[in-house]
Amino acid sequence: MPATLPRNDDLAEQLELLADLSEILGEESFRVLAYRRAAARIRETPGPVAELALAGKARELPGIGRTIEQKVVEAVQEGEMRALSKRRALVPPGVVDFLRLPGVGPKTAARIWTELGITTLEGLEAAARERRLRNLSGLGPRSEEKILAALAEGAGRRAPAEERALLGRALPAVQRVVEELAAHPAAIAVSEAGSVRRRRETVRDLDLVATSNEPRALIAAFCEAPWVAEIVARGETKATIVDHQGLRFDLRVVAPECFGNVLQHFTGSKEHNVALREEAQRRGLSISEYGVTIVDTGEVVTHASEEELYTYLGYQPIPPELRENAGELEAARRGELPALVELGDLRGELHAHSTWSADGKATIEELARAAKARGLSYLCVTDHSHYLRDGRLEAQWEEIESLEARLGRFRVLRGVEVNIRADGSLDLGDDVLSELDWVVASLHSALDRNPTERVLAAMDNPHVDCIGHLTGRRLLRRPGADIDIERVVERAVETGTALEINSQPDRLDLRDVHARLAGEAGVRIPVTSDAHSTSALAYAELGIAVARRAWLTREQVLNTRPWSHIARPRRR
Ligand code: DGT
Ligand code: CA
Ligand code: CA
Ligand code: ZN
Repeated sequence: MPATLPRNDDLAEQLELLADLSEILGEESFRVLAYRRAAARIRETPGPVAELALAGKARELPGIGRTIEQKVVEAVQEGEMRALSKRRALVPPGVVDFLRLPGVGPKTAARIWTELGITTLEGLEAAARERRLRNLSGLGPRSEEKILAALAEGAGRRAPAEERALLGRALPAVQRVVEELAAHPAAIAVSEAGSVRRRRETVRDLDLVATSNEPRALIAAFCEAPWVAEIVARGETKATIVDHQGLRFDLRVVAPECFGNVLQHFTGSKEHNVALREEAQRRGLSISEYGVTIVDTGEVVTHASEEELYTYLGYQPIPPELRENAGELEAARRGELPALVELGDLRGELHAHSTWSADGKATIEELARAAKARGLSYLCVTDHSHYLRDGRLEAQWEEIESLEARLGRFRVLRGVEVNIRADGSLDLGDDVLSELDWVVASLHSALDRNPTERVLAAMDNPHVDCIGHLTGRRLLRRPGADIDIERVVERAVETGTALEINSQPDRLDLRDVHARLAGEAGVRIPVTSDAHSTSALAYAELGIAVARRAWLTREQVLNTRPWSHIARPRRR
């Protein structure tokens, strides 16, 4: 048996590859689904799944049965799952790379391989250039163009040089570690730092700063924790580890007197810190992570908190989310920083999917009760228009009506998420839209075809209240539509259409800079979860993080208001 157990992300990758290969080989879809579900579960599990599997306990995790557990044991004992080795021998390695190209699913990948005999990205590129792909059913000249464009951007190739993790994955992980370290007897104060503390949408590694009078004991607790897969570096006062999910953590332990200085330094951003230091230099001060040196006298002043440090330097304390050198230092100098919106300010949810949408996991009642438990007072159900044809919308309204009596002081609103078609029209008629409390219109396909014009057309429809996930991007996967944000913001103001911040971890769309622009122009901006399950309502924390990075106050975030304030001025 190998000395080190495979990490959770290694196991998940094996299962995902197994799923891809099985699909290319045309195997039953329920198995493929089971592999993918297990891979997702293993990625999210904090403890080492390999160890659980060896003890026969991995099957206690939801989504993991005896068969998957057996595969994990094989991965531990033989380095690779047998089912994977077997299928790898059947499919040329390059064929799997085809799946990462736009418009290429497993069936198409299989046909490119078996019918055209192409097994590498280079071969695929040549075939697209020579217009040979269009001979396959399901592929046309447009597909060839798209594939060539994607290949030119490096799509399909593995292992991006710099891997980043979604904030939605990093934030719960770092919060758990902060809590665990803070509970250790050797810890005085523990804080997250770096890009995760600034709530950037993706992060490279996770930074932590702690104070202690016994740094060795705290470093030992950190490095020897059960969720640590690998110790990259271990010193007296700092250490770097990788956890079982493949996330990298950097911990620095310092003396309590200079906690403010160190935390400020390692929170960054680098650009913010450079600007802060330059400004201080002009006033005879030199800033480092150890303190502020008064250059004339050589005296070093330390600060136990960031608030003291910023105040000493003549600024209002600056929230971490604003520290990107984007005007925050000037505003803080003048005492004009905005009072940023907080998660607790939200009063309602304006974008959520129930079991009426095929991919929804919770009933309307379950969503409503969960929203109420989160302290909200209204929930707007916005299932996909596609599933609400042929009288189903009316049936949903009946369900909503019967619910209201049972829920007590909580409103459930009739909404919908309509699709903006390739020609800019909506896939529900005005007669239906006019009956609804709230209409979200979103781009879901053909993102490269006149996206700006289509969004503008949707906003011109008086029944559309909000544009959903403006660019349609999927973080770490696809860049999204190239939207002319200035024109969209201008039209949103003219028509009174809201632009949401969608809080799905891989969307965060509007992104921070777009949301800031929209906020400055006076656009009404709801922060929505786009939940497809009760637990996903919690994603609002991520959307609020984006809103804060966009400098937004409570007044600028639409769903901090009660529904009565939103409903009335809605119609123009
Ligand atoms: P990331 O990890 O790429 O998502 O972004 P950050 O901001 O967390 O960057 P990271 O982990 O390299 O460093 C954390 C903070 O520490 C960074 O925002 C500023 C500070 N810092 C790190 N290394 C240096 C350095 O060499 N010089 C300066 N001035 N600051 C540094
Ligand atoms: Ca970092
Ligand atoms: Ca770091
Ligand atoms: Zn949605």
